[in-house]
Amino acid sequence: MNSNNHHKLHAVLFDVDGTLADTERDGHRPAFNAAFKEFGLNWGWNVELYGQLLSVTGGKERLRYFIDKYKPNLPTGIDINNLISDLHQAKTRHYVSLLKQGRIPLRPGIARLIQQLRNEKIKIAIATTTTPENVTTLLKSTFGEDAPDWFEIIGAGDIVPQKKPAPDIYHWVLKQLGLSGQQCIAIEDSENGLKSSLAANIPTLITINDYTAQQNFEGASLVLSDLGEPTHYFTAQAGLKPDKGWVDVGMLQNLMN
Ligand code: XBP
Ligand code: MG
Repeated sequence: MNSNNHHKLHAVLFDVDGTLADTERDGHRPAFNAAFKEFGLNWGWNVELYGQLLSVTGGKERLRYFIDKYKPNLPTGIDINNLISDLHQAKTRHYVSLLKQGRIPLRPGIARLIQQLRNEKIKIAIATTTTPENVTTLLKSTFGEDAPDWFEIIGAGDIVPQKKPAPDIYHWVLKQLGLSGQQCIAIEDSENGLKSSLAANIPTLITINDYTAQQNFEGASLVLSDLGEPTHYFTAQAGLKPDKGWVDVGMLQNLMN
């Protein structure tokens, strides 16, 4: 606790999908559809259906939910577990290929804030539901080959038993960092992500996107359109008027108070 009885910011924990980059509608979704086509399945996840399926975190879990709800009468000889695993591996291959083509850019403010955090020697980490390969490929394709090394910890995918909104991934990352939630800030995009970080007692900043704009962000420290840039101010939800139009380390430190 620093002299003003406030927590000093020790680390920022970044969510990935919807936060670092807007990956879902034009990344994961077409990758799932490419996998369905590769397997000769006449399944298709349009933008609207995918938005509903996003209520289930984890690509494998999302496939299982879709099959249970929409394809309950698959031929009895099919091993559902194998089908989900094989489809997800194919989807990840398609998604990684999309990332490597540079098709998914970082959201506003992400590169600027990460650079400032690194310059000020504040730790950065990842806490995500997606696979480790997706994380490292996104970081390399947007920041460069050495970017994964910038992050103290990358907590991703099946490394924990329960995915968001369970707090497991945030607890795991905090443990690896040797920090308490109150010494950190999480940056998220979704209600599931916020539930997860708040359950791990981490003050959380939300940057909404098209899929999450209408979700419930009660308990968030700030709800913004994005992190903003000096030349591209964010807009704040709930009429909050912070004095700056972009999120910098100073604003994050103020959230700790
Ligand atoms: C979002 C998710 C992930 C992605 C798909 O993760 O729920 O499952 O939608 O990626 P987060 P996978 O917002 O926590 O980054 O298919 O690799 O799960
Ligand atoms: Mg997310």
